[in-house]
Amino acid sequence: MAALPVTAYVALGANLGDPVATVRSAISALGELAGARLLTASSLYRTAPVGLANQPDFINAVAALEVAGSADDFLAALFAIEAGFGRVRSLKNAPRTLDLDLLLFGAERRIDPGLTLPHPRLAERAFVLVPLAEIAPALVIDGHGHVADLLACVAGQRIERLP
Ligand code: PH2
Ligand code: MG
Ligand code: MG
Repeated sequence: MAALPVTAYVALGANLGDPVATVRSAISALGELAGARLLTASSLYRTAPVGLANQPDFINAVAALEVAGSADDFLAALFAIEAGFGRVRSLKNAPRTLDLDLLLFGAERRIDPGLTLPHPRLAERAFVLVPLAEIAPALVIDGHGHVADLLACVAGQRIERLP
């Protein structure tokens, strides 16, 4: 029996090439995935790099999709979109043309080498929480609580919504 569709949240990030154009077209590419339907996407945000400091600012956003298949299949589709935008994997936290991180996949919880849900660093990052709170202000994240309450913990991180 096919699984019921779930709501998945995807974080988009880019800081090489033309990151604004990349994030916009990556949102369109998410909307064209087989078995998925784009529900909503946040504004784009310019954000200070977290981790490796000496690199360009990022453009970040979060999208919500209704997904009919498994988390593993959906993650593979996200990697294929990254590759299509010329993503080359080098150092952890290094600059990238496009990063698509699966934040939440319905209520699924798991800790696997290739995929942990909810995303393990979701609650530490303004570049994820601010756009997530924009599109899902009432969201309660398993193990972390209400998204609006988490924003206070990341208030010191530089983030600016693009017009
Ligand atoms: N992604 C990272 C590491 N640091 N910083 C910002 N501002 N935005 C990102 O998307 C980002 C980051 C690893 O994926
Ligand atoms: Mg990432
Ligand atoms: Mg990633």
